[in-house]
Amino acid sequence: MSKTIKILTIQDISCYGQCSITVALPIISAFGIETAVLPSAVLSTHTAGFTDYTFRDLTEDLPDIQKHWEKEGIYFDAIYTGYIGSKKQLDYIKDIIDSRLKPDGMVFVDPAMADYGQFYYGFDQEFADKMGELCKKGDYILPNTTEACYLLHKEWKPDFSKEEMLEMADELSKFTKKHVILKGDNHKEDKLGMVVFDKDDTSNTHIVYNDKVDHLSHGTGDVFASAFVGATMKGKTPKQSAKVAGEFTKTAIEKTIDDPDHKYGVKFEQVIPELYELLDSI
Ligand code: PXL
Repeated sequence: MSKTIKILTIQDISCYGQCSITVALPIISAFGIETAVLPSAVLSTHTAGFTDYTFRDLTEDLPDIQKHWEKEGIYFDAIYTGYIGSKKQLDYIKDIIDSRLKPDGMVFVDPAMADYGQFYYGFDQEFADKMGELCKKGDYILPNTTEACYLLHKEWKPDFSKEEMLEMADELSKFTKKHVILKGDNHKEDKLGMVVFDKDDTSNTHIVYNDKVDHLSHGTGDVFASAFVGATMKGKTPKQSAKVAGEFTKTAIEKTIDDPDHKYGVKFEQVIPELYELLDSI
């Protein structure tokens, strides 16, 4: 009998739009990992590029769900958080981590709240500062440069130099227990990079590059984080996981790029059959 790895992901259900739980559940499951979900909110669509979407905040369901899991003795090998529906939820989630994570369990925090220099609708600096507190429970944090700038109270720009990216990853180390994966190194014309930073061993810092695909896509952060979590839980190093997740995301964008009706997400489902080959190749 092979060992079961059990993950909890906490983020919203956007019923339509290929992000958050509808991305994390299939991708992490495809790694052979049992994936439980705790929805932070239910929306009819995500908030980027759609208008008049519904939003059901599930903040006050979280403590009852936690209590039930405590009664049932349910624990997780890892907890991965993404888009969170309210500031109060950030406190509840810290409690859930303390209560439901196995002693040697891992925490992945994707501070999904901003991109391209702007907060997603409904988020502000106060939320970002509270998100910073949740990040401090993370063994891995996975911000893009916009989220990093809000966490650090820094001015964002579309292209940071390699040195600035490395410096920013170092500054972000106060928001993680161990690893920073800083996405969005844009300074090379044909490559997209990310800094993989280990705060206990700064000589173990890497910039991992993937081919750049010139296309503005939604939901790619969630596709990347889900593949990163899956690869890490299957034993890959942070550098290897960043490469797997970067290639997986890049291929999903390539499968989407020629479809003008598909701007709201990426066709990651079509890459799932290639996942094991990709995992073995890295
Ligand atoms: O992919 C990030 C994300 C997740 N969930 C919701 C969003 C977004 C980005 O806009 O709106 C509801």
